[in-house]
Amino acid sequence: MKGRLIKGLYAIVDDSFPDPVLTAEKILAGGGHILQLRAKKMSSAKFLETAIAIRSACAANGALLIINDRVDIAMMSGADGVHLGQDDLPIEATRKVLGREKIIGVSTHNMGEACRALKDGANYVGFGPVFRTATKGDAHEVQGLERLKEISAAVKIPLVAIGGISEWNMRDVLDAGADAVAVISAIASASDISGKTAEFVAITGAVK
Ligand code: 3NM
Repeated sequence: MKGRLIKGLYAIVDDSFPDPVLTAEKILAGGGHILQLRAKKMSSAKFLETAIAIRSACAANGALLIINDRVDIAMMSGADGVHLGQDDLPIEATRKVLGREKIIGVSTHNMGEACRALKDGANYVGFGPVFRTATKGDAHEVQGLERLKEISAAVKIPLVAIGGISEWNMRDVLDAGADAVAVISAIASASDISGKTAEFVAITGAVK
């Protein structure tokens, strides 16, 4: 099951940063092996076109592509899965259309949401924000490493920590029990995106 591959660096390409396709290519060149495309501002047509381009780059590099929110775009682009927020489509209905082979991940912000995602059949649970983040304007309150540890003890599927994660704090996040670290700005805002990705990959000791 592909969900087990969710480990190490989980790089998110967000359309609030310029040129998502080029950013994705640089992340892949730096050794990124899980990418998520998150597009809150693009038209559906542009989102699909971008997803198809990134999907092809990921396939050429043996990397996974997860699409944020949009089950239709995940299916049309041939992505490996979808990442759902609490207000997005429910897991059971999504599973019916995506099938068992695709990855479904869910954003959670407390123990109740994390346990529900597990029960509903998610392949991995996202949890955050672990630290303060400027990337998500409507982010929940900061959860911190202690809550991350509690979630890690309770949730026996891959746990992806998110929110304010940098090369400076990611070791602590992994030590607290996260299987993967989801990163947006620390990579996208770097002057050398490939080099920064390689730094993260070296710290996570990511396995392909
Ligand atoms: N979701 P950065 S925090 C997209 O807590 C997102 O669910 C979060 O960006 C959550 O790595 C977040 O730049 C933003 O802090 C993460």
